[in-house]
Amino acid sequence: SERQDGRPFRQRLLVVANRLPVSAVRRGEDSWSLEMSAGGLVTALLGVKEFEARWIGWAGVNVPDEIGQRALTKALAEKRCIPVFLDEDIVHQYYNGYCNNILWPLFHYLGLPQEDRLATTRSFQSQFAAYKKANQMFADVVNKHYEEDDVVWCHDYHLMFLPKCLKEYNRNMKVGWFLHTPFPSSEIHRTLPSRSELLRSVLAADLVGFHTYDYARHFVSACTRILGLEGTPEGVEDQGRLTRVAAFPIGIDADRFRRALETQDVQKHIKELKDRFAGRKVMLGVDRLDMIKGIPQKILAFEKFLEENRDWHDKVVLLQIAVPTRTDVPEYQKLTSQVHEIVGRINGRFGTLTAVPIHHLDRSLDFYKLCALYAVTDVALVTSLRDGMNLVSYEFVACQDSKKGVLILSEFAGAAQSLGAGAILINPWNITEVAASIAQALNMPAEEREKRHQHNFNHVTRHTAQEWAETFVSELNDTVVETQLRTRQ
Ligand code: ADQ
Repeated sequence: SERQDGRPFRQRLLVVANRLPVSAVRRGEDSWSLEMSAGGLVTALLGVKEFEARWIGWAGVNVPDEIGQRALTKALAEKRCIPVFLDEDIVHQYYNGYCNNILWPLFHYLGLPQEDRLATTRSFQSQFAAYKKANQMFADVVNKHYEEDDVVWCHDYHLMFLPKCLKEYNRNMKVGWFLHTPFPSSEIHRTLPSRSELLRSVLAADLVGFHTYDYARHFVSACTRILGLEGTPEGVEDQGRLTRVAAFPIGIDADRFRRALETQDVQKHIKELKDRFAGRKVMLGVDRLDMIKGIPQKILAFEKFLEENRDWHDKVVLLQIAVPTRTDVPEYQKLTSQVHEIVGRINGRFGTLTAVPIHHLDRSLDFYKLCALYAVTDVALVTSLRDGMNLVSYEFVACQDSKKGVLILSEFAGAAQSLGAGAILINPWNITEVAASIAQALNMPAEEREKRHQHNFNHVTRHTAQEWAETFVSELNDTVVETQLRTRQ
């Protein structure tokens, strides 16, 4: 079909996420420089050709003045991005507070914060108020830009209140919501003081998606047990209205990694790394420095492995690349010093004048260096205590076609559902078991490595990020049509 102006008709997709996929730096009163970040969501949606995506979110900077806001809005428009402006106090209470200090730990089974009870109660209430206010601000921007037939896709735990706000504006809006983290067991979710309000607002969406079937099931049980609603195989029903709930496992753009491996840049880094670690097996961890990634557990398991396998001492190295995040939250600062202390102790204990067993970097690596590292790795270690999916495990597999290295993967990462048959699955809390798995991985015969790798490689190259986005959005369209038919009957 065609538009009136003769251009082919493409349905518009409004992608709403806390952060826009750009980093913005102010250069003057009315000038900004912008850089698009190549995060997973951006590449996923670039591949979805039948939709024209617009991004709505916070640009990650505080812009108190109108001149600055106008200039930034204009600059972002060229990148198809629409900003939501949040002031510092809201960011502190909504983002650092309710999102990252309450929902994030709870959804990863780390419980609710428990400082002084009274202080926590007070800050909880004001943080939840700020959370709702911020979600309403997102809704205002979406509503302002919404046109009939648009599809609205809300992302993640930052925006659980958004579906309800949007439907209050316009009940015919097609609204989907996807959670990138785990959804916890209903027994955990019910400890959250605002448990019901959040569930009800998510249920206002037409389609609710999770990475795994288990998370979807937890969500449905929370709705049945906490709200007393009816769970059906399709989702949750409330007075005849169905909210469809399903699993949509995310993937990566595997071709982007495989193409990168062919570039001279990556080949050069590969050669340097091979020379640097000649004669040693390379083990790799790549994580945001976050409690959920189980970094201390991983390093302690490696220590145990070294203790028990003297003959491996100068034949193996662990490279742990940990990008610092949320550095203004005290818990994250504590984690950084804890990790540094353990690494220091182990290197002191097992290092020699010429080599140390662990190289720990507190920083992010550029895409080409990261690909090179994935490619030279013999054993990748993913020890998340809980993780929605974990894309590092997918990226490692995509870069291993010549090496066929081994993936050690936590059973608490969503990826264990898809890469479980090829990986060695571990419980990261069981340090003895992880140490034994490291030995098993390092000693694994080539034939077995090849078989396991092939299994994972097939999965990673077939179930891509593009396919994920396409499936979600087309299912959202279908769901709305079905619901309309049902309501008419
Ligand atoms: P994250 O918790 O950020 O994502 P993950 O899925 O592993 O976890 O994605 C991390 C991304 O950051 C990867 O693309 C990785 O390459 C990159 N990255 C990590 N450390 C890096 C480093 N040191 N240098 C450079 N790049 C680095 C959340 C959820 C996950 C879920 C995703 C997507 O917590 O469970 O899989 O969203 O839904």
